[in-house]
Amino acid sequence: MGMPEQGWPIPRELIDLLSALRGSVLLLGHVQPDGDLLGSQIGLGLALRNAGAQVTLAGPQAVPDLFRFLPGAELVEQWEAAPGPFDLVILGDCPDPSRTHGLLAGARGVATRIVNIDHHPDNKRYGDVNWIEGESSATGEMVYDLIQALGLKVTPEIATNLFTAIHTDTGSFRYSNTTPRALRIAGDLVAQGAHPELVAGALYEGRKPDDLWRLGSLLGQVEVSPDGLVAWLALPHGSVPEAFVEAEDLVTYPRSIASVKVAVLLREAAAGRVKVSLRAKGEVNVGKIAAAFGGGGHANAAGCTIAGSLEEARAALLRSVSEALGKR
Ligand SMILES: [Mn+2]
Repeated sequence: MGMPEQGWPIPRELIDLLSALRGSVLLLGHVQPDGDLLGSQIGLGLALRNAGAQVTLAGPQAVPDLFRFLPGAELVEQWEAAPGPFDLVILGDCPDPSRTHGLLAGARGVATRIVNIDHHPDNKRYGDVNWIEGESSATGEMVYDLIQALGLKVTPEIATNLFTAIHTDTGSFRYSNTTPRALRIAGDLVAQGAHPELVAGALYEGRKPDDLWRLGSLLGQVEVSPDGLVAWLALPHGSVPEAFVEAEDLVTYPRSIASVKVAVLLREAAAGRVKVSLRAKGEVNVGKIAAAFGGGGHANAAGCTIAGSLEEARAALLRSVSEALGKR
């Protein structure tokens, strides 16, 4: 393995397509947008817009409060349906087009070209041009390479977006995808105007007193398996506000226990539908576990949705996790 310092080869077709932009360009997001999705979408959107392209940014959900600090976040439109076809649609950090909730289909005309830029190894390669690098720390890292290759300027606004993308997907530069290259690019982005303290402050120090007390009571509900290898938090429907869940990376707390190899957050999104986030520390591939439940993701970070009660989902999921642990 190991990767060349100059980065992964960018498909020639992608460079050609983006260096001679004509017509309308849509940068499209998906449901539950995170820091990497938004940072990549807005960062690339601003770069192409500065280069004179006719750019629209949109997604099926509003930008979560947590990410409104991103410069250019106000440009991201929330759509229930696409207004019509675009000449070019670019998706970043989106492994599965169903996550656009129909927006990709609505924005696609007979002549539309679809660009798919992602670092999820299970990406469905639904684009006309697919650039997938499963070993990139974040899609934001790839977008940085792309902007450089196109000879476009990285403004402080773009730098802040891409820095946030890499910062969030590496767990604030703590996870195993914190490569020398991710850190080097983050350093370049700081040199180009990103402020780590402002990003960290916006992400982690924006709580209201109530949020901290709520977090305290939830931490008291974390459960740990008798062998100490698995820890989870199960949230019944309506027990925690959506904005709180978006702002707090709750699965990191069970993950922070030393003996824990797999951490799980189960959240009953509606009666009979449980959203699951899985985190691992390199010994179990939680991407495979999530895939078995119709979801997906990376080896150390994945997610899925399970039909059933919270208790049924918990039992089924923990059974799969303990089977995977038993096969180590
Ligand atoms: Mn990502």
